[in-house]
Amino acid sequence: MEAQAFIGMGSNLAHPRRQLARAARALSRIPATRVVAVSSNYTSAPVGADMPQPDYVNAVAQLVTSLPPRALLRELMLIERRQQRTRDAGGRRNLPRTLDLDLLLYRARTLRTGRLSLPHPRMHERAFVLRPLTEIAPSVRVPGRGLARRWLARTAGQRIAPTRAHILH
Ligand code: PH2
Ligand code: MG
Ligand code: MG
Repeated sequence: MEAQAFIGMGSNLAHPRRQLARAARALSRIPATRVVAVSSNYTSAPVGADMPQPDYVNAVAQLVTSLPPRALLRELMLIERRQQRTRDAGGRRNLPRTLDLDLLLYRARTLRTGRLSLPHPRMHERAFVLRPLTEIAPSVRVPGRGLARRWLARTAGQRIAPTRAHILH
């Protein structure tokens, strides 16, 4: 059966906007999956970083897929790897990255396992997720928390802005 899913995309290394454009194309090639919307890009200050690092570019994609959540997650990790995403051997979080693809929502599923939590456990407090998400899905709900746009209203202190348009020569 087909399911609606939302993917958070983020990059703050190696030409972030290009990384996101490439990732959106890769999402459209996942088996049994269609991309039905991609938000604008937004620039934001890194959240939860304990060292200075470049600003992020973030966006959200809306998919319709026949893959179950775990198979979809595996495809996301393959795309990250193809775009040279590295992970810290010591398990440090929030390091700068070429590409981060997070499964934010899968239908109204809730799930807590080592690898995968649905909804994404921190999405409701992050403007860099909620802004692009509500741009393409104004009435979307976060299971257990309610309307995403109500949470967005509480992130007023987080610096975020649509990226400027650029002409690529
Ligand atoms: N991702 C993180 C941690 N902090 N900050 C911004 N602005 N954008 C992100 O995508 C981001 C972050 C962990 O995945
Ligand atoms: Mg993330
Ligand atoms: Mg991630």
